[in-house]
Order: sequence, then C-alpha cells, then structure tokens
Amino acid sequence: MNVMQENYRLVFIDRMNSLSPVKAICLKVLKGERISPEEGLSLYEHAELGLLGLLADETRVRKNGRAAYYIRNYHIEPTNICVNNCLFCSFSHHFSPARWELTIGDILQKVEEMDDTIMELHITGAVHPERDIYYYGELLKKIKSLRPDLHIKAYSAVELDYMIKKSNLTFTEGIGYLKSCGLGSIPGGGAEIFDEGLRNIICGMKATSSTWLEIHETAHRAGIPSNATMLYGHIETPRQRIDHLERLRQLQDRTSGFNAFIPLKFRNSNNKLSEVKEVSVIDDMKMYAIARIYLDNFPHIKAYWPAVGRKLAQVSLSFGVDDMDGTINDSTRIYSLAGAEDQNPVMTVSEMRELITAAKRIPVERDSLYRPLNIDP
Ligand code: V47
Repeated sequence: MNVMQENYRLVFIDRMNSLSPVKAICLKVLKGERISPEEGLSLYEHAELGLLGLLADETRVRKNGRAAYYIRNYHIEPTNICVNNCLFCSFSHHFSPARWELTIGDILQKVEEMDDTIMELHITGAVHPERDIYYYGELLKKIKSLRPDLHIKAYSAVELDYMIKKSNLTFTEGIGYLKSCGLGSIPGGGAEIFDEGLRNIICGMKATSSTWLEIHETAHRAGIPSNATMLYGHIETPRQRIDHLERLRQLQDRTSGFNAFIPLKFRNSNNKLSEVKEVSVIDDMKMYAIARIYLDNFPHIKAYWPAVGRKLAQVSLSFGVDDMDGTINDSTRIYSLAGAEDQNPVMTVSEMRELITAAKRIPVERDSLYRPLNIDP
C-alpha cells in the first residue's frame, strides 16, 4: 500500500469512527466482504451519503477501475397496447391518449434507417394481447437478416412470460426458440419490486416475482445473459429494496448470468401513482451506492440516463455506477411520458464521452457483453 492509499484509508477510518453503528459494516465492505440483508439495511438507514459514496466508489474501483462504459444503441418499443394495467405506468394505452402498434414492416424500416455504427437494438414495450412467441421470433429473424451483426436485447421477462404461455411452451422451450431466432440477451424490465404484497398492489396482474426470477434463471442456463432492474421511489420501504437486491444476489450466485443492475427511479407524471412525490437526489445516490455495495456479484451498475436525466446520471458515476447505457435515440417513450427531463432522449458519442470525462472517469465504448471496443470515437 502506498502513502496515498494509506492516507485514504485513514480518512475513511476517521469518518467511520464517528459512525459507530455502521463502522463494522464499512470495514467489511472495504475488505471486499459480503454484507447481510440486515447490514445492508443498517448501512442504508444510518450511513451518510458521502460515506456511502466512498464505499461504493471503492467497490466500483475494485471491479471496474475508473472505466465508465457506454454503447451505441437504439430502442424500439413495438406497441403500447397492454394486457396489464400497472399503477406506475404512463406508457401503456390505459394512460396514453392513443393506442399504437408498429408492424413488423415499420420496425424493419427503422432498422434499415438506423446508423450502421449501432451495435445493439433494445426492444421492449407493452404486453400485446394478440402477439405470440412466433410473431416475436419472426421479428428477430427478419432483423437479423438485415443486420446479422446486431446484438438484439429484447423482451422483458413479463413479455416473455405472456408470449411463451400463450404459445403453450415451457420457459426452456420458449427461450431456446427465441435464441435460435437471434435473441442475444434479455433486458431487465418488469422486475419492479419483488415483495409479493407490494407487487400485488402496484402490478398484481403481471408475472410474479418468482416467475420473473425463473425466466432469468432459465435464460442464463440457456446461455442468454440478462440485466435486472428495480423500480424504486414509490411506496416501497428500504427493507423491501434490500429484499429485492438479496433475491437478485442469490440468483446471480447460482448462474452468474446478470451483466448489470439498473435502479429505475419512479417518475410520477401521468400515472395512477401521480400523487406520490418523487424521491430526492440524495435518495437516488444512496440507491446507486447501496446497489453497488450490496450486489457484490454483479459486474456492472447502470444509470439509465433517460430515466433520471443526464446530470444526475453523471453524478451517479461517483456513487458506484460504471455504465451509462448508451446513445439511445428519440423513440423511447417510457420515461418521457412519465415526466423525465429528456423528452427526446438522444445523446451523441462525443456528448457521452464529455459527460464521463468531466466526472473524472475514463469513457470506454463497449459491446453488449461489456467487451471494450477499440473504435475511434
Ligand atoms: O419495467 C415504467 C419502468 C421498465 C415507469 O436492461 C418506470 O438495459 C419509472 O426495464 N417511472 C422498463 N420507471 C425499462 C427497462 C430498462 C430500461 C433501460 C435499460 C434496460 C436494460 C431496461 O421501466 C419497467 C418499469 O420498471 N417504468 N414506468 C415510471 N413511471
């Protein structure tokens, strides 16, 4: 250990001495040891934001150094017509003024018009009552025939649950079929909050927590990696947040199939939870930091900037986040409808790199599997 590192450690210990209830937990984190759910909760409730930031940053540096990843990606939301009616959703036809659905032709046209530097296509949306797995499998095949090199990250576990059951397949059969059509990975949507009582209240119609986890486990075993999300800042408690992280950590111990965890801040415009006040930036940063500290087996923590705004995403790079998602494009509506600052979420590569560099991180362009790319920005 050099003098700088030793000083850094002493400053830490000094800070922790004034915080005796969490000191032992902080020392565990600094040593890279796993913390328990009770310890996670205690840290969450008692540690000040600055300390959490330091611990999260220490953990982040251990895993990812000073790198901050981004990808050139594009989002397509095929429809807003949904069999579910979740209280927090501003996107589905239940809340939007219009029902809309893209045809396969419309989607292919978007793919054809897409810049050919785009590496990843993210497809997710509502759960359309009439579309089965073969419809979505054909869509993957047709996209792949236009752009064989494109990585397709598609269909949340909630969409998969519906389309696979509608087609009378098992999860293993359904995911195997989609893989054969070109599915590359699964996005983290639909996790919301795993606590069953609360899940029943905010989105009781859709896939249960155990189904969500089973689908991701099945995908991992089939060689399909995925992400995980958590919708926070609505009516959940800190204990329910930690419970959510704990269930993800347990699954990751079994499969190592998750790439990234993405905390999704609840936005309150135009939905049935609009009276719920949005949480503060302090709470956002605590959430990122706790996620980084607690999910010791997740390689990456992502800030999805269209949901929280680019400034807040930039600050999160000092609270455990190492992944800024990507350049996106203006077709994503889930957050603009829910009141996010960016009504046209699109970022150029140079904006992304400037934003990361200003936070004293090193911008690293990646592919969907987090392999660094040596491309001239
Ligand atoms: O599951 C919906 C959330 C998710 C609201 O895997 C809301 O890389 C906040 O999962 N306020 C879908 N959140 C988006 C998603 C995602 C996004 C970016 C990257 C990845 C990835 C996945 O959006 C839903 C739900 O949790 N959501 N409405 C709202 N009002």
